[in-house]
Amino acid sequence: MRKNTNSTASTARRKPAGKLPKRGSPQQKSKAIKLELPKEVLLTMHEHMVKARVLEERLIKLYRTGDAFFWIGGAGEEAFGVPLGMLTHVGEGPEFDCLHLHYRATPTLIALGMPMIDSIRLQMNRATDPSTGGRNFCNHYCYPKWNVMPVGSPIEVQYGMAIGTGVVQRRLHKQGKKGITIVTGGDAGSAEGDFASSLIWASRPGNELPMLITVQNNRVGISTDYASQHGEKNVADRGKAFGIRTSVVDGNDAIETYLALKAEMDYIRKTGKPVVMEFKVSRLYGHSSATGANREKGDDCIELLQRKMIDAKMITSQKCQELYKTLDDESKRISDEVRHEAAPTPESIWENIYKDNENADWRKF
Ligand SMILES: Cc1ncc(C[n+]2csc(CCOP(=O)(O)OP(=O)(O)O)c2C)c(N)n1
Repeated sequence: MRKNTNSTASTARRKPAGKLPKRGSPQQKSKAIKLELPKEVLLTMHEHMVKARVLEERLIKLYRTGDAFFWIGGAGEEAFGVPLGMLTHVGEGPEFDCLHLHYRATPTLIALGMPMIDSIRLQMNRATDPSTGGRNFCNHYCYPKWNVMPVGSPIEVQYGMAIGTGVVQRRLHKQGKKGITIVTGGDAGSAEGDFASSLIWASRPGNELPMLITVQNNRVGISTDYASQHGEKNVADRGKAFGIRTSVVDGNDAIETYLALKAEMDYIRKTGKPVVMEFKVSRLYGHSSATGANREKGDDCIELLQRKMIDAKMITSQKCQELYKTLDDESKRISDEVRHEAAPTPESIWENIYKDNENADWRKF
């Protein structure tokens, strides 16, 4: 098992942000703000966030240059997705965390360790794409070695499927194995029955499931306004009717999100009970390429984190720019490389439909 950055996570403390004593000479007026996470955690988190953003922007460029058919992704959700990936107990099999993600999960995958080239191969539909062999939409990841279940195109079905690993992990919890089931999705999709099913199954008295049920609320479903569809103030409030512990978090604040996720994931591991968490996030490039993938209004979680880290003297604005440029150059170089790779062959259509390719070609039954 690879335990991601949990060694550092365990040192996270909830402390009110305060001011450090003045550094340097009395003439030096600068005051560093103390942040609530250790510097090494923040630097790692920041780097993952920038990498995820650079990657999404590269995927959009590839769509625009005609190198890909479609883009949909997680730009604007880095402050949620990266901490989630950093706090995941990573490994294969139900004793580790099981991830049922949706199509805005690039930040989580980056934090789990996905190299940019994997995502670019998927976006450009190359046979080398490890998730789908070049056959699915961009951001529809699948990594059995990290328990990342295949991302589906029908929205919210992951909430229903997640019950399955939740039931298995409930049994394992009794043997002291503390893997949890994590499911992500959007606010509009929470109107679908699968979301209600996951609340019901996760909370049956005496049979509660160790599930982290999350909703990333960007207040719009393609072009439908949240306020026109939801009578409830917060989606997470729906969990209360089932006796599930709930919380609503500013998903643009990476530090708050990290601390909240850590607390709730620890609670689930300890009690075996579910939690519903809602994160208020921004959708910075619209719904997908279908809506233009242009930069839209909204708080930018990376800028917010950078401002805090610069104030705390953990990083400089110049270093932030250099990091972006280095990663962007790398993403361009990788795209140029992938452009020369082969597309999947027609014969490979039957591969990876079922485990070990069993009975995939119905014509041979
Ligand atoms: C079952 C189903 N219905 C409709 C769609 C079309 N569709 C794709 S994304 C989307 C909006 C989802 O909005 P939300 O759940 O809020 O997530 P967001 O895209 O805003 O992150 C819709 C309706 C679909 N893919 N699947």
